[in-house]
Amino acid sequence: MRKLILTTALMLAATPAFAKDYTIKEVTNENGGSKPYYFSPDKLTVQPGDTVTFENAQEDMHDVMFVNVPKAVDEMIMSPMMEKKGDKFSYKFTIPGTYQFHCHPHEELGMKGTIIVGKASKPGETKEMNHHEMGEKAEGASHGHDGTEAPGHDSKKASAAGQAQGTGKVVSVDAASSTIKLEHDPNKSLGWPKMKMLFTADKSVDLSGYKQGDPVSFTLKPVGGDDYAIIELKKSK
Ligand SMILES: [Cu+2]
Repeated sequence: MRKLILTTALMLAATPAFAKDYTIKEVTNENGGSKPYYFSPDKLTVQPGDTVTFENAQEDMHDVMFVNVPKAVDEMIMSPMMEKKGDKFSYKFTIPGTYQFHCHPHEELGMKGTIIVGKASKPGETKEMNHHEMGEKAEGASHGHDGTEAPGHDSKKASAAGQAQGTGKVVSVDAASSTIKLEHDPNKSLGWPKMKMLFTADKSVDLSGYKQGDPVSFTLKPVGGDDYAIIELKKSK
């Protein structure tokens, strides 16, 4: 996960001097109690252009998923699973409004928080962004899609292992940290709408030949929670 730290360093280097950087720690309370897992702070107000870095405070598994965001946000804001102390995920906020997030493994245990960028959103100015729920909805829809198909015939070869195929366009690539941001097309098997998303690529995937705007097809493998890694990547025509 040193890769993530490098990504963070590169992002910070590109931040204009007037923008501020904030850190929210992902904390596991060793003493348990009524608050076993939490974000610190769990409420934060920043200004458009500021960057917030989520940092794992100890060796434990946390991630960050933004589940309710201003309507103008057109990308899924979601970190890879963090496992090591010091693992980081950074996001630069540009669109004003209220952002709610949680840690997927610990959502039920109350690990959630709110970031206000500039000014809080009014009711009706935000939308839900939840991979997990979108996946369930899409699954339900595909079952009733074509009654004439024999069971199992519509599932792709790879889906038995939870893998999924998709297509999209490269937004940015960081070969040194094995991450690639894609604007992926709507994906039925995952229930994802078209959106921009940052993926970690498997070590076997060579990202060096890719640049912004390249159309690609890819295969994803689940790596815990709602997080996926790219295990195959190809340029498409
Ligand atoms: Cu957590």
